[in-house]
Amino acid sequence: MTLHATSPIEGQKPGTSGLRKKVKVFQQNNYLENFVQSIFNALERCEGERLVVGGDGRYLNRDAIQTIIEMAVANGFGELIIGQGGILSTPAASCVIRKYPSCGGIVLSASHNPGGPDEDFGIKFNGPNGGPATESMTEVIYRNTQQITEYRKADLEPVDLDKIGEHKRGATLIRVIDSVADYAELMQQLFDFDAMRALISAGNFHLCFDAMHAVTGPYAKQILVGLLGASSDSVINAEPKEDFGGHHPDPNLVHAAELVDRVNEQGLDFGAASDGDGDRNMVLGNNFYINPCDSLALLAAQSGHIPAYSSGLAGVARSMPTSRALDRVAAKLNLDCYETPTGWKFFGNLMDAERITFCGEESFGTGSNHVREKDGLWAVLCWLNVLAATGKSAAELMQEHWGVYGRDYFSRHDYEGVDSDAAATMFTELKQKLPTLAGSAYAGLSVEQADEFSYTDPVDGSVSQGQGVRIFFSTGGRIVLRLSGTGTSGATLRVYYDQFDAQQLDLDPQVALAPLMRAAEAIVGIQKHTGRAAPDVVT
Ligand code: G16
Repeated sequence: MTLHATSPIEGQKPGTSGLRKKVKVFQQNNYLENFVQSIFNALERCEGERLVVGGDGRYLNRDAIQTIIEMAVANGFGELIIGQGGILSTPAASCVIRKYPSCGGIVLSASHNPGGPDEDFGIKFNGPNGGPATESMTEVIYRNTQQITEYRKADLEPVDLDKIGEHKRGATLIRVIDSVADYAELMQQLFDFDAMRALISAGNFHLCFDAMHAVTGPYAKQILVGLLGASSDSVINAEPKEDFGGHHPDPNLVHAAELVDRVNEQGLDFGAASDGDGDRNMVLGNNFYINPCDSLALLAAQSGHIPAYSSGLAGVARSMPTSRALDRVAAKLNLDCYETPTGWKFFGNLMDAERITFCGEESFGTGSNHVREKDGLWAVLCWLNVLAATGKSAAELMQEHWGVYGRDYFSRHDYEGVDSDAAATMFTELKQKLPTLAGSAYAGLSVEQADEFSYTDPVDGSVSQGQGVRIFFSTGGRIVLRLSGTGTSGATLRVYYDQFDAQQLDLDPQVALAPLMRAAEAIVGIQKHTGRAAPDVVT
């Protein structure tokens, strides 16, 4: 019996990156099955198709994969490719989907959110280009979840996910593959491994990569230690754990404190961390934090040192809240620079149409057209390749960059677990005010323009409205406000500040941005609405 009756379950609307909920929510009867069948029903066909499946190894990953296998077999898929141990980092999944032409892939992850029985789980569908499902696709999936009446699931012997090999279940071939090999091969096609190996083995360059007990451990060990010769203790927290060792696998100064301390105390030359599913990155020089917006701009400016990009970039893109440092590089290099809504899915069309090569987001995401996801380890290799080619330190490179382009001070303030109604009221009031803001001064800063960001995809003409409020000031400063689409409880308010300065290049960003923060309070009344005197997380 493969056909099972079911009924719609509320709240299965994918957010910025798939469906993310508490594990307990996913464990409800039929919850996973309804969503997976809704994905399959959104595909043109399943019969005979190839599907890639993997995840970041968090709690529920293995059980969910066995369920997906049973459903994929019952839905008639021809072949399933699954990472060994159920492990595929998000960029590796994208790489595998592109290498072995597939109708797409299912990636199980809640990214940088914590894992464990009481924490978060997630599921997202990536299309045949290897990128996150487009908005139109996620809308169809969501509609399907609201109308579902049955799902298909076979009763099968569990597949041994730990051994590389092939299995047959019904008419479906199931291939358990090495989680790292295809990705490592792709990296070797992009970068100058000889130069990076020479830098690392010369003995006077020391690095540390923090895998945060998450998915990148095996990838970093094979590439940084195995292929580039870094010492084995230079990759820390390298074993993927179901609960990420009880930590948030979120590569920022707060959650990757162990890395920051190690880099600074041991005087290391370079430090980096990645997140739960391996698509985010944070990079550090010695006692020197590199903001993701600056990292993106610098890598675009220095991309000529990297073999895969040495003949030039087609164009670049950033999400709207990301600082405009990238735009300055694009202007100088005469490149098109696109501004998209938050969410990696918006870069896919631009890459497929060969309009952009590099793109990134303030949320610790950097990537290129080598896959259709942001890629943490790729960003680390970009930096190592540039460091090897220039012989300069990360801090020197960044300071020289600011000397040429000026500095876009940037900071994001997050208010987590805010009451959803209070957040909605705040935005309703703010949106009503928007038309009246231009020409007025708040906390001494005069507003030049204020609007709500809307994006028209230049490739397919699709329109995405309501993508965040922007307030521009005559000083060149900008405030952006939006609600996160990745949280799992209450509302998370994100307030982004950026201010260009061509003269003063070494201020503390919180100091440089303080006037904008006062203006935000005067315009929006963040304290009044959220009841919070200060943000929970500052990046
Ligand atoms: C996801 C998306 C990113 C987005 C980030 C934050 O990243 O892939 O494009 O910038 O969420 O989104 P929000 O501000 O809506 O929470 P990840 O690494 O969590 O998959």
